[in-house]
Amino acid sequence: MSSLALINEFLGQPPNASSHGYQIDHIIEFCHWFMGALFLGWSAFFIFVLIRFRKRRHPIADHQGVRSGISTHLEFSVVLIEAVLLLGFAIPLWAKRVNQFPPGKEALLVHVVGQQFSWNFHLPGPDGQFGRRDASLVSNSNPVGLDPNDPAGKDDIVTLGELHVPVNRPVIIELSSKDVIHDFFLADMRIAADAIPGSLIPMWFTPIKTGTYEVICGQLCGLGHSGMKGTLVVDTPADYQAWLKERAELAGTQNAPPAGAPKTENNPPQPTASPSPQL
Ligand SMILES: [Cu+2]
Repeated sequence: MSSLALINEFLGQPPNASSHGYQIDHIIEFCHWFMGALFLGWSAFFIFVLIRFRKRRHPIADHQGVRSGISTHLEFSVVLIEAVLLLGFAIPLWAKRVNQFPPGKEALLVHVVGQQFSWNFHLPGPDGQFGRRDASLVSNSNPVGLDPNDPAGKDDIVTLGELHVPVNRPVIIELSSKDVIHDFFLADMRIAADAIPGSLIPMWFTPIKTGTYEVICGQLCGLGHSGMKGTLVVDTPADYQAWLKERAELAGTQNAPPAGAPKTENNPPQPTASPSPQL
């Protein structure tokens, strides 16, 4: 990016890969430079005061104190800049992110369900309709609780840990959790939101660069929290269609097992000791 990206890079932030991310980067960048300037300014002032008002030079306290208005003006300027940052940039950007969702037809809608300690992704499949979900149907072989009797769910795609999306198309995510509070964090896309059991939290972004990006959990959610990672693959439209086709074929074979097929290898029984997850 520009020379402005110095501090972000220094702090280890990965390069932005979303359409809105540069705005967030500019705010973070400016705040760091501003705080750096304040830190240097106040430190210099502190050292100046220590020397200027040392005891040897001022054996008797001056009860009247500072006579110039400089410090008041400086303080006021700092408050003004902070107010402009908050009211002029941060709040409008946040409002845009939470109020101005792209039209549903244009966007790709994905359900993301967090659980200790992985991410499940649920796409509507070729028919564009999500199948009904029910928390009571959740099992190891049915991680998002899809209703097998709902025809809309027959072609749905459910993946564990890996989500593919096409580049340059808005993605709307509806986020939930089966067990505790997690946080779906895409650092490269500059978005994060908490996954809360019983709630559907919407979030959106538009990826602008193809590539493979890391999904992490941003809330300490248990012993395996640090391993709660996933992968977001941003494909070209052709690659995305190929992936969809492959997953749809796989879903077709998985959703319609031959009658009487043994259910031992692929469908291990739920451990009875662990609490049953709820959406
Ligand atoms: Cu988590």
